[in-house]
Amino acid sequence: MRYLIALLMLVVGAWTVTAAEAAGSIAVEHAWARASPKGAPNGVTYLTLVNNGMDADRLVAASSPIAESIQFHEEKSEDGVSKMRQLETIDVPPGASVTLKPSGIHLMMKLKQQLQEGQSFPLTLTFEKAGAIEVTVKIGKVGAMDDMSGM
Ligand SMILES: [Cu+2]
Repeated sequence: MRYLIALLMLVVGAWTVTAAEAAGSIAVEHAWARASPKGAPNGVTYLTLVNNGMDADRLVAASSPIAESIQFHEEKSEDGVSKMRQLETIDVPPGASVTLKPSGIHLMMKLKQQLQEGQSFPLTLTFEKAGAIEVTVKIGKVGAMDDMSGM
């Protein structure tokens, strides 16, 4: 019985520590954008959202000095035709990561300026629970398929 209680306390203790560390534990990785052709009104940013916490969180807003507005879009192929629809939020389940990538979810930016290959820009992501996180987005080639090309 004594052993059982000790074990129980150990489990509860470990759980409490994990929960405390988990508060607002959203990480943003591999933020990259495609260079925009001259005069192009829109640009796209891709990144990976990681939720190391125990609670679900969601991306609710994004902003950048280089963009008038930023929307969340999901691209889906229906009968061979690629279609985009707007998402209100991007959900990040606990212990999971969500990768925004070509032909999937992306940040659609109404550009104020051209995105030049090799440069970078700041991006502020606002999460429902984790709050605002600022990241630096690297700009790759026009039509790049991942963050390695053109770097
Ligand atoms: Cu889009």
